[in-house]
Amino acid sequence: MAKSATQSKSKAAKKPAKTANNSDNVVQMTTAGEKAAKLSKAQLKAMYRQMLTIRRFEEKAGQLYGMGLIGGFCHLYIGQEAVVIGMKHCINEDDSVITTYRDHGHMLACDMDPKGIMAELTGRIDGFSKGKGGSMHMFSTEKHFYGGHGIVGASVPLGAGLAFAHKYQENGRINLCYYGDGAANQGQVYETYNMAALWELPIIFIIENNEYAMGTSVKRSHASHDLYRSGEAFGIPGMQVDGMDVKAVYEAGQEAVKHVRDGKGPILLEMKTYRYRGHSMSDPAKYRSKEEVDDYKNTKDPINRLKEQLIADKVATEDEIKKIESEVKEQINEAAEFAKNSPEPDASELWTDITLEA
Ligand SMILES: Cc1ncc(C[n+]2csc(CCOP(=O)(O)OP(=O)(O)O)c2C)c(N)n1
Ligand SMILES: [Mg+2]
Repeated sequence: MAKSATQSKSKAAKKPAKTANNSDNVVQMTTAGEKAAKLSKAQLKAMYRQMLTIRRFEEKAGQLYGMGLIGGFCHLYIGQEAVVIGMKHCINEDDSVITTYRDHGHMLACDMDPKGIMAELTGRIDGFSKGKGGSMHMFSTEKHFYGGHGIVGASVPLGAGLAFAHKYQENGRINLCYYGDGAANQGQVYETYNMAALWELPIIFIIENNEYAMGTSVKRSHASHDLYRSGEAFGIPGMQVDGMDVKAVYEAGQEAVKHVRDGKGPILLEMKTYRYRGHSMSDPAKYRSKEEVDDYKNTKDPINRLKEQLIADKVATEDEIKKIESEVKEQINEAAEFAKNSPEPDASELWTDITLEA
């Protein structure tokens, strides 16, 4: 049986291991991300800027929530930034992306304007859903982002639908379908694996395993902790990836995208990641220790890790890093100001963008 990513750190990716159903396509990843050396300096700096943009955006959203300017549910992505940014650099602009309610980072990774996202959070007319969807329900067909779904697991069959459309229309696009560890055991997920494998759909299933579903740890809720193997019964290959290392994500993403674009059908990536904040803004997070959270923050933080590498490898100077940081801060402050000043939707908007049945 394959070892977990944390047990073996010597190689970037291992050769496929034989599995019980004799499909020899299950591989595992380690933390190294060695092949990612082919990333250009410009790409590495862009990754740093983009991860930092998500971090600062989320911190600002947390502040505005605390000030009462954001209502309803709000799930922050702080800690998980390397996942969406590593994958962003593997796909084309017109590939589709779909995810859960923890979606701000995915939208920023799809190049959706932070102003429009923040204005949606504050419930204003300039938001991506005209202030009527809030944090969990935003879309941009222009940017090929299909939500933002509050129902756990819903992104999985919907993602397969998008992939089916790509295949049917023969447009060469693929779908990135994100969901959490808490969704990964649902019946609809396995039904989707079956159909996606049967029809060889161009879809990458991405489980963001941040160790908890609300307050329930993977160890308490999953019979097998190797979530990357959950597609095996359907012949779907899987890789386990250090989701706190943007280069490792990029490397695995490149391999997965190639697999799917080559017409070999779906593939599954389990991103081992961690969220620093509570499940949502109202979660006191009593189910885990401060030491556990601090260990991730202090030793595995994806943004600090990349920053240290950029400086050590002379990809960027301290001054360049500082410049990126102040530009990002300014951009997020502007988004927050925009979101505070955008008007609330007119009452007549109550009757638009909805389906009414007689
Ligand atoms: C069908 C359904 N059941 C329950 C919920 C309540 N709920 C919201 S988030 C969540 C946990 C999901 O955890 P996970 O999939 O690991 O995603 P994460 O929040 O960690 O990103 C639950 C049970 C829901 N929204 N939808
Ligand atoms: Mg989770």
